[in-house]
Amino acid sequence: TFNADDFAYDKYHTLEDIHAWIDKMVQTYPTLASTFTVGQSYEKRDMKGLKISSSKLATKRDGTPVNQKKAVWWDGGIHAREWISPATNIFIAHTLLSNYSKDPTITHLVDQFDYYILPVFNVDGYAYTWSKDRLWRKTRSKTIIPLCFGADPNRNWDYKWCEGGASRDPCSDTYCGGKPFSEIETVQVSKFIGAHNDTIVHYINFHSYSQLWMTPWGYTTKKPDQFKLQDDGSAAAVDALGAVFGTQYVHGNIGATIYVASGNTVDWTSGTANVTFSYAVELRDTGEYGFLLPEDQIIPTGQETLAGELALLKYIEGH
Ligand code: ING
Ligand code: ZN
Repeated sequence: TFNADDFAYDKYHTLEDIHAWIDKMVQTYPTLASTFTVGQSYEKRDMKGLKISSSKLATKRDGTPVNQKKAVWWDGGIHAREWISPATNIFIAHTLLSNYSKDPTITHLVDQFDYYILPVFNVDGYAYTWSKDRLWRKTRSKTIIPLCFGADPNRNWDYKWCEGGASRDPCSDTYCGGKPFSEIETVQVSKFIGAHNDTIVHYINFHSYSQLWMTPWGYTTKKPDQFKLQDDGSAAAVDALGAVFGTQYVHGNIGATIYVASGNTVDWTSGTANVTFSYAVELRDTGEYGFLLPEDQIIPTGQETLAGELALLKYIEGH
C-alpha cells in the first residue's frame, strides 16, 4: 500500500497496484475523483476506471453556464504489452487531480469536461504480461484452437469487422474474434460509450509504439467527411507535444498513416457512437526499445503527452 504522492510514477505497475492507486486517488481527491467499472473481464477481473468530475458548471465561450457537461474517455492497455499506455494515463490523471485549483489551464479544462479514464482496458492480457509473457498483446479468451488464446481487442468491434488488416486465424496476433464483439471486454466498453454518447465528445485509445496521433478511418485508406475537423486537433496536439522535449509525432488518418486495420476501436466510436473527436495515439518510441520502453521515459512521455492532450482539449472546447 502507498499514499497518493508516494506512488512511483516513474515505474511500471502490476494491475493490482494500478487498481489500488485508483482507490487511493479517490480517497485523496474525494471531491473530484470516483471509481467506475465497466464490468468484469473474461477471467473475472474488474475493468476499473477513474472518473474525474468537478462540481463547477461548465461554461460556454461567453461565460454562460451549461447544464450537461461534455465528457472525455481515455484508455490505455488495450494491448497488454504496451505498458507505457497505462503509465501515461496514470501520469495524466494524477496531474489533473493534483494541479486542480493550482494550474489555471488544468482547472479550466477539468471544469469544462468530465473524464472517464480506464488505465488498463485488457486487464487479463496485462496480468499475463506480468506473470507469463511480457510481449502478449490480445485478450485471454478460449478460441476454437485449443493452444491459441485471445482475440485482438482492437480488431473485434462491430464496425466493418474483419474486412481488412485483421486475421481470421485464432493463433494470429490480429485475430478479429469469432464474431464482432466476441470479447466481453470490447462489449462492455462499447456499452458504456453507447450509454454515454450524449455526453462523450472525445475518445483516445492509447497504444505504443510509433509516435503517431491518428484519426479514422482504419478500415480503409479513405478519409471520413469530418477528417479536417478531427486532424486539425491532432496537429494542435502534436505541435504542443513536440514543444516540450522535441519529440516528433506524425498525424493523419489511420489507414494512410500506419496501416489498414478494421474492426478497430475508434472506427466504432466515431462511426457508430458518433464521438466526433476519436483518436488513436501511438506513444513513444519509434522502435529503439519498442514495447520495452525504459522506465526513465515514463515521466517525460507523460509530460509531453499531457501537453498535447491539453492543446487538443482546448481545440475541442472551441469546436
Ligand atoms: N498498433 C495499432 C494496432 O492495433 C492501430 C494501430 C491503431 C490500428 C488504431 C487501428 C486503429 O495494430 C499497435 N501497436 O497496436
Ligand atoms: Zn496497440
